[in-house]
Amino acid sequence: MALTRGFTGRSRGARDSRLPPGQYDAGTNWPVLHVEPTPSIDTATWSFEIDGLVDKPVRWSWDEIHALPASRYEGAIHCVTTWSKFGMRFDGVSVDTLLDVAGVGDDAAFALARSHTGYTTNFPLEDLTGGKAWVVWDIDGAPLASIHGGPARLLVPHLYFWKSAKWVSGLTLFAEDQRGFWEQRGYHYRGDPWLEQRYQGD
Ligand SMILES: Nc1nc2c(c(=O)[nH]1)N[C@H]1C(S)=C(S)[C@@H](COP(=O)(O)O)O[C@H]1N2
Ligand SMILES: [Mo]
Repeated sequence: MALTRGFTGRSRGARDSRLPPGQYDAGTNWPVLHVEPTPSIDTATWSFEIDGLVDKPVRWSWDEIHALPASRYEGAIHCVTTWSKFGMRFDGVSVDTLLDVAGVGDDAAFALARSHTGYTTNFPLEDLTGGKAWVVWDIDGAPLASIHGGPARLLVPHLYFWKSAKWVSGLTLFAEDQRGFWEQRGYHYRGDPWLEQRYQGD
């Protein structure tokens, strides 16, 4: 009987195969979630820096980062609070491009992203390379609103959205994993939605 019930459950209503387990489609709604007050950041003083285990630390101004080759992400985002959104179109620069300029050090295996507000989140370096991560400033061709992390946020859409640090200010490369804000509070170190890595131990 349990088998029959399980089979019926899976076949009911053709679940959207783009939705990771435990997620629902938020449709046109884009929830706003952050722990700190929304900062107001002037692009005239904005900067993004890569340091730590790199060949040379690099800091880009707003104009300098815009002069790099542009890169687009079109697809889904997945928040650990169970909403997902499809058809997002973000423009910015690939993290690969930024890391190429700084030069990844031989011992670098992890990264900690930080925001102008102090928010942090950690990554194995391979989750930020290979065309999987961006620093983005436009959504659907318009500047990213400050409530969504404008002027620029990190975008790592193959991981839960808490990894996509709003108001991103830099990345530090390390030999060992460093826990960020939510990872210190019980969230998973990696956060792959397809593996449902929501909390430590998942
Ligand atoms: N600086 C900062 N970035 C952050 C957060 C935050 O609290 N502070 N929250 C994260 C979480 S939990 C989510 S779900 C997304 C929400 O982004 P959105 O408000 O644009 O939907 O931002 C992520 N980036
Ligand atoms: Mo989230």
